[in-house]
Amino acid sequence: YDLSVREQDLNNFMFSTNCSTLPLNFFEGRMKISKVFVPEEKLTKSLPDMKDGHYSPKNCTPHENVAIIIPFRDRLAHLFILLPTLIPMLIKQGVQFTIFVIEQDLPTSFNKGVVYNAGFLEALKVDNFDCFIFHDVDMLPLNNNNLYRCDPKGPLHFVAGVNKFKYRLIYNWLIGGVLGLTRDQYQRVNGFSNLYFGWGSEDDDMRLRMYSTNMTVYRRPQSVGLYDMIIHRRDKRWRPNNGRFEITWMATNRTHIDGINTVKYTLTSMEKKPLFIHMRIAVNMAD
Ligand code: UDH
Ligand code: NGS
Repeated sequence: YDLSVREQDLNNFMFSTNCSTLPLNFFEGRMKISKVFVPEEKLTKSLPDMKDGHYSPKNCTPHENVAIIIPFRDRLAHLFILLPTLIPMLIKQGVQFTIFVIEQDLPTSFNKGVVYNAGFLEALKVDNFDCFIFHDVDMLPLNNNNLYRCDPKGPLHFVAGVNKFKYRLIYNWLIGGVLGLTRDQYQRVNGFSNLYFGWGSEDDDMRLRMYSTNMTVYRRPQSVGLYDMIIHRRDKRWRPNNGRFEITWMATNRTHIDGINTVKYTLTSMEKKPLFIHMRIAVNMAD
């Protein structure tokens, strides 16, 4: 790598007006991550620049305002393994971001699509975000060149390989795990389907929405989009949804009649913590 270029990049990054001038090979790459649970209080103390889940770079002007949307239920252990890796990486990358942890209340079975749609709509009441990154709580980024920004050209899948699939993906159409869309892109596909209660297919349905609205999906290169998924057992209320294939069958016909324009939920609480905004939602749709 040409050092003079690197120096120029560094100058641009630190002192220019734009934080987004970095190439995809700017940082060292593979991070040493600890995968250790860090208690909230300790983590909060170590990240004094975070307030109300928000961070703004100091030395450059960010060109995007990014909302990180984390779907959540009963995964506290994962959240405080993810945040100690994710937040320092985002700060280093010069991203302006706010983290939203969206928790679905009991008793309905977990519905990731509704949680994402609610997260999108509620985040827009907090600030004028232009990029949304939908992020599983158990996906740990391994390479800090995986810049957390949206691509105006099309939806961006940040994941190119996961430990559990030997650092590959099981199929090329997969877009689950960590996915970024601009506000416009998310509106164009009408968000996620609200119909998938339980595990599976809400991501495949989203892929079909992108296809039917003529969007090209981008993916980080294999060497950069690397993740370790925290190994865990299946949640009791997150059983595979046996009816999912029938729903996906008609996915492209439903794009405009099932999504952010039809989602039904109630925001039951919101707490602004230093490291993230914690929202709880009740899903008001048939399970
Ligand atoms: N999630 C929760 N709580 C739940 C269910 C889902 O927080 O009860 C969120 C969380 O952000 C999680 C994401 O939804 O990362 C996806 O859920 P998942 O990680 O359980 O799904 P995945 O497909 O793994 O990644 C399923 C478990 C497979 C266990 C197989 C054992 N052989
Ligand atoms: C597919 C699911 C997707 C899921 C993917 C990876 O089989 O929703 O596995 O899941 N599609 C269907 O069930 C049709 S993973 O192994 O990472 O938990 O995202």
